[in-house]
Parts: sequence; structure tokens; C-alpha cells
Amino acid sequence: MPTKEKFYLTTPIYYTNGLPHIGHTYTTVVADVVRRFKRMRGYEVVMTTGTDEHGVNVERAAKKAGIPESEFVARMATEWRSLWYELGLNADEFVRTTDLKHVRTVQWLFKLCRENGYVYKDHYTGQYCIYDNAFVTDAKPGDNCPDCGRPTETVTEENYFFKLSAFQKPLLDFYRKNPTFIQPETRKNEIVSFVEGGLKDLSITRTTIRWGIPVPGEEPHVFYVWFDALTAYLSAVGGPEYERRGMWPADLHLVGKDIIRFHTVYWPAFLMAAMLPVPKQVWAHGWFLMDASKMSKSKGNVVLPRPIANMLGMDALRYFLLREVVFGQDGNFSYDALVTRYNSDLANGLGNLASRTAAMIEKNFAGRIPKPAARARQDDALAKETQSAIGEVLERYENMEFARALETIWGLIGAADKYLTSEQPWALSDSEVDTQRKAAILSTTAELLRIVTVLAHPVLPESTAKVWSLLGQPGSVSDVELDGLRWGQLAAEVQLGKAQALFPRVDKTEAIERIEAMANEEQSPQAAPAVAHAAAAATGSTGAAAAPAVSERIGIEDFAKVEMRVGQIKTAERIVGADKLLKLTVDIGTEIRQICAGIAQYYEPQALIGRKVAVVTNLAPRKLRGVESNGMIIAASVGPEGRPVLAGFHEDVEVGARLK
Ligand code: ME8
Repeated sequence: MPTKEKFYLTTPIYYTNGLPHIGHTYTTVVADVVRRFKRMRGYEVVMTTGTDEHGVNVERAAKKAGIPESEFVARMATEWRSLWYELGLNADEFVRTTDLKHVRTVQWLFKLCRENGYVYKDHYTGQYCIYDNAFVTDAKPGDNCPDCGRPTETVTEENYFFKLSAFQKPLLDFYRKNPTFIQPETRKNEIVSFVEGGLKDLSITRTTIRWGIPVPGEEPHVFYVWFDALTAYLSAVGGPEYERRGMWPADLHLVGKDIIRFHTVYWPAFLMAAMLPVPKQVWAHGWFLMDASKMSKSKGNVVLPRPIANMLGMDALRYFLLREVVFGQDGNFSYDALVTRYNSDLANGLGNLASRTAAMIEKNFAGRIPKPAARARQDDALAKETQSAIGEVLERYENMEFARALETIWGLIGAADKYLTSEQPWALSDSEVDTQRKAAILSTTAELLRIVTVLAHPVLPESTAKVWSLLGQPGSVSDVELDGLRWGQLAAEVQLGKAQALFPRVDKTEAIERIEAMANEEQSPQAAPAVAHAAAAATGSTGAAAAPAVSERIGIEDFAKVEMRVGQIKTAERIVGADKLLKLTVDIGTEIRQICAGIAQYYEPQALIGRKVAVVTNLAPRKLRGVESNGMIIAASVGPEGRPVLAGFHEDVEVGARLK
């Protein structure tokens, strides 16, 4: 038997300074879709993901959490790994940059680069924050530290440098000889002109960071971020013994556009310097945006995957992420669009076609898929349309055109709906002729549904497995070979499986409220692990998550980060479906803000109008029960039930005055 062709793909190795949001989920979902697709095309596939665990941010976060770095990253890696598992996105290899096998690989790669003459020692001069113990990238003399706001100092330290400048020509030659290495094409042009503009040597070690992989025999040098992180792709599949595993070079690195330069310039250069094989392709997708700005932990505008998966199922989220945005471009995330697509494409589309086909077979043929004696022209036309869609869908998947692949598949679902509407099997009698006709119609529909199920499987693994067993087809849908898929392979005269709920229709408002309520709960300080909050705090994330424990003392500079002002309530109203919340508009001097406050059970809206309150004005906005809240009203929490009592002023104060 010929051995299978291999396919090795990776997601980025994510930072441990927070938990996965929709952005990380997007890359990982795409990797999983490609993995499933390639397996169905007969490849032996390995998919790697992991956690990027070194550096100053981790040092700080661990300090904040009061635990050693190693314990901090171990807990975070467990969080990431178990969430991927819960979402059905567990990779074949999960690499942590603190793994011994990774440490060895980084040290080995460095040794090769050094032996080949591409590493030298020199001095690095940059702006350094002595309070945070970190160089501030891109800062000039006189700039303040963006984290703590204190002045930076110009510091020179000894570093190892990588001779990136020597790779300008080799890289440009490589891009020319491998025109599909950088995808999409627009990104390739960007990178080519960046490299044409000249490459500076790169500092790849630090002596001011403790939490990193040591450079053997050169302590206190530790490897600096990218030399360490990128090498994880190689350590996941054997490191120095990569030839034994047979997976390297990677066939596909999937990344967001934010890190394309590291993957298409630094990474191939490191590998060329070590004389190791270079990956075949780097695909940089766009960003998921929230209100037109990039979702990120530090802005506090992240969408979490778990509440969506709990409410609508993971397949719905996978479908939305791939269908909504052209792969490669930026796209906006909205719960509204998510639930709309769920109801229209999944509940009314695939779900409805499967359940009505099964119900008609049940009713007319005692649940056995009929075998027709003859076919009509319109049956053959649908067969032909489906057959020609197969090749088209495979090509689109292969080209990473997921939205178009799904569009073609859903085109078939639409065609089947139309076919049923015009053939009206429900209007036919039980005469022999009519029964024959019903057999032809229902077996045609069932065959189309089988093909749709196979084609949609990489994107909708759970629900297509259900449809497969509903159709009583043998084996498992994931074992179907895509290249052998043809019209006419439906196993007929088999008994249908048990009907299972596929995509129950949901009420949009209610679904969104429930997703948001779950998301708020997950983001609340009580719910998420303390280490995640310490991580968010250390990296500048706003919100309650960053609040220190009650007993912990903070410095004046921490207090100064909270901006509080006198506000005056202009309007107040109840929120339908949220009995604890009031929606307020509050004048804070410079603008009118909409703020939700959990005081509805204790304050009458009308009685609040005109009242002066203390408002936290620099909290990141968030949605409460679907309503945006941009700020927080300060209240005392009184008694065991935590009754809110609004903070106020005995003397007249100017609206907008700052509280200090
Ligand atoms: O950069 N939209 O880790 P990271 C789409 N550790 N994708 C998004 C996204 C968004 N809003 N936000 C994040 C690192 N991503 C390094 C990588 S690799 C050797 C080292 C995805 O945790 C996207 O894939 O910041 C992006 O490139 C990645 O998460 C960044 O993850």
C-alpha cells in the first residue's frame, strides 16, 4: 500500500496573557477545517497549536498572581488546552515553549546558525523602563513607558545578533521561486517591498529578561521572543530529530496579518541560516473587528467563543466565521449577524432540509430510503448540478475560499428546497405510479443531502455526523474519500437513523441576551481563573478583572489610572428583559454617556433624573443584556444582599469635575 502524502499545518503559538477569544478561535477553526479536509483527501495530517510562554509580560503577570512563572504558565496552558478540547479544536500537537523538547530545539537552531556564521555578539541600545525591567520597543529618548507612564532610560546591553541583512537576496530569490509561499497575494507584495527596502540585523537574545530559554554557556543571555516562538513549529514535530517524524517542513503556517512579517522574513531566514528546509506556505488572514477596531485583550472588546458554542453549538460558530468573511480580509463580528445566519442558513437551510426529507421518507416508506425504478428529467438535472458542484467545492476549499465553498454547498440546499416545492411529493397519492414518483423525488433529495453532508463535514463536523447517521449511511462521514465522491453512491433501502435535533430555531433577542449574559459571567473576576486576570492586568487590560484583592495595597500610580468624574443623570429607563438594570444617559462634562447600572430594583428611574453621581469614565465599554454601557456609576454595596446606594455629594459640584 502506498504511504500517504503528509500535510503539516500550524496555528500561531498563542500568548499566555489571556484566554482565547474569537480571533484565536478563528485561526484555530480554519486550521481544523483544513486538517479535516486534507484527511478526507487522503493525507496524513498533523496540526500543531500551543502557547508562547516566555518574556517580560509573563514575568510580571506571575508576580502579580504571586506565583512562580512556571506555575503561572502551566495553569494558563491548561486553560488554553482545555478550552480547545471543549470546543472540539484540540490539535494533534500542543507545544509549550517551556517544554524541554522546545528548549533543546531553540538551543540547537541557535547553534546551527552560529556555526554557519550568522550570529554575532554586539551591543543593543534602546529605551528601557527601570520600573518594569523591560526595553520599550520603538521608544525614543525622552519617551515615557507606555505601561507605567514613567520616563524611560537609554540603556545599552550586550546581545546576540542574527545577520538578517545577509538574507535580503536569498529571501527575494526564494519568494520568486516559490510564488505561493506568501498568501494572499496582497500580503506578498507588502513583504517583498519590505525586504527590498533592506533588512537590519536582529537582536535575538537579552540579558535583562530572566524568564526565557538560556543561551547555553552564555548566561545571563536568554533568547528573545521570536527566535524562541517560531521554533515551536519545528519542536512540535521532532526538533533536531525532525527527519525521523517526516513532517517538516510545514506545508502551511496559518497566521493573522499582524505577525506575517515574522513568519515570512525572520522564520525562513533563521531556517536558511541553519540550512534547514523552509516551510511551503504562510497564509495570513485578516482580523475580526469589533465596532471597526481590532479585537484585543488590552482593549477589552473581545468576544468569547464558549458562550456562543453553549448557546448555538460550535458548528454554528465555525460556519459563521468561515461564511461571513472572505478569508484573508478583515471582517466585523456581530452577534446579530451570527444569529441571523444561524436561523437562515442552518436552522431553515440544512436543518430543515434534513428533517423534512427524513420525515417524508418515514411517512411514505416506513423510514427506509427508497430505490426508484425510473427518474424524471428534473431529477437528472438536480443530479447533474450536484455532481458539478462537487469539484467546484473541493477546489474552493483547496484555495482557502471557504466562504465560496459554503456558498456553493448552500446553493445545493436551495436547489433541493426549490425542487421539493415544485415536485410536491406531499401532494402525491398512494397509487403505484405516484409512489414510484415519490420514491424518485425522495431518493434524489436524500442523495443530494448525503453529498451536502460530506462536503460540509470539514466545517460542520458535529451536525454532519448527525445527518449521516440520520440517513443511515454506513461508516462515518469523516471516512468518506472526497476525491471518490460521486452522485449515485447513496446506500438505499437502509433504515433511517433516529432523528436528532440539528439546529433548533432561536429567538434572536433572547439568544443574544443569553450569549452576552454568559460572556459577562465568564469575564467577571469571580469566574475566570486568577492567573488570567493577573495576566490581563499585567498587560494593561482594563476592567474589573484587573482589580487587586481587597487586602492588597496599591500605589498612587495605580489609583491614578482610574478616571472618575462628577456626572449628572439626564435620562433613566428600564431595560426590557433585564429586571436589575437601568439604562441611563449621564452628562460627564465633556460628553453624554450611556451607562447601564444594576440598580433597577432599588431606584425608580424618574427619581434619578438630575441627580449627581460619581462615574468611572475610563472603563472599556461593554454590553450588558445587549445594551452598551460606557462607564460605571459608583455605589456602596450595603447589607448581605449588596443593596446599591449611589455615591453622591452634599455640596453643589460642577458636572465633569474630576474625583481625586
Ligand atoms: O502573536 N482577528 O500570539 P497572540 C483574527 N505569540 N485573528 C486574531 C485576532 C483577531 N482580532 N486576534 C488574534 C502571538 N488573532 C505570538 C505568536 S507564533 C510563532 C507566535 C489570532 O496570542 C491571529 O492568528 O497575540 C493572530 O496572528 C494571533 O491570534 C495572535 O496571537
